[in-house]
Amino acid sequence: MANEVILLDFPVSMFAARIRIGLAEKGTDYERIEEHPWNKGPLLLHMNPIHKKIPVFIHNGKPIPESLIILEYIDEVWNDDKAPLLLPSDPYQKAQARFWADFIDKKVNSFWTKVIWKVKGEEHGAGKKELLDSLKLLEAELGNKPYFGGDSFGFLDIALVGFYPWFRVLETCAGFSIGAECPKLIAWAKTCLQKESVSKSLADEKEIDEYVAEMRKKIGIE
Ligand code: GS8
Repeated sequence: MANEVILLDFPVSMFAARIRIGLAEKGTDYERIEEHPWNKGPLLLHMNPIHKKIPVFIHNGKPIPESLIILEYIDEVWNDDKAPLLLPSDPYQKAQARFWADFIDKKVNSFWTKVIWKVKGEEHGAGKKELLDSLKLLEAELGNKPYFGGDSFGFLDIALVGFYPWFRVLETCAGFSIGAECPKLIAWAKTCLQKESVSKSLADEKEIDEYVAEMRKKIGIE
């Protein structure tokens, strides 16, 4: 059976990084097609007509949007002795991993957006506090484990680690040091970075800086 795997990708995206890491963990080859969130090509609009967002995973012509859903799909489809499971097999642990991944998208991501792109005013101040509280909750969930799921790298690590190269920008915008506030989270990110699947998949900091500069210009907060 043909096994055509395509990722509609955007290099600085923490969501697309999840898919790059997941596929690297599974040892799956794929074709990357770059899309840009402000200049959406016809393929992206056709493959993700509802949200029109990157990433989109296209498996044998069939599109799947939304990074966490894609990651679960990859985990189910590439599931043999050679491909480590990303989600725990225990139902309760699996539910926990999904809960915290959803927390990252609902809380960390929304406050993040407020802090990075809304640089002034009440919303910015509230966003900063909420973001820090969310990161601290994640740090408490991590505890003293090397990875969120215990001794092995998995779904929740992948869901969060894509944000790591953005920490520097965030610290500049928020005026706090994540390393000082959440030292265990930084140590965890560094452990994740020792894996080639992560180090080769994360966004490049210089590209992030360029994107942030373009984005600020675009929304008028230079
Ligand atoms: C978020 C994807 C997203 O925001 C997921 O896949 O998990 N919940 C989705 N993608 C951005 C690029 S990365 O910042 C995007 O495509 N934005 C375009 C838009 O908002 O129109």
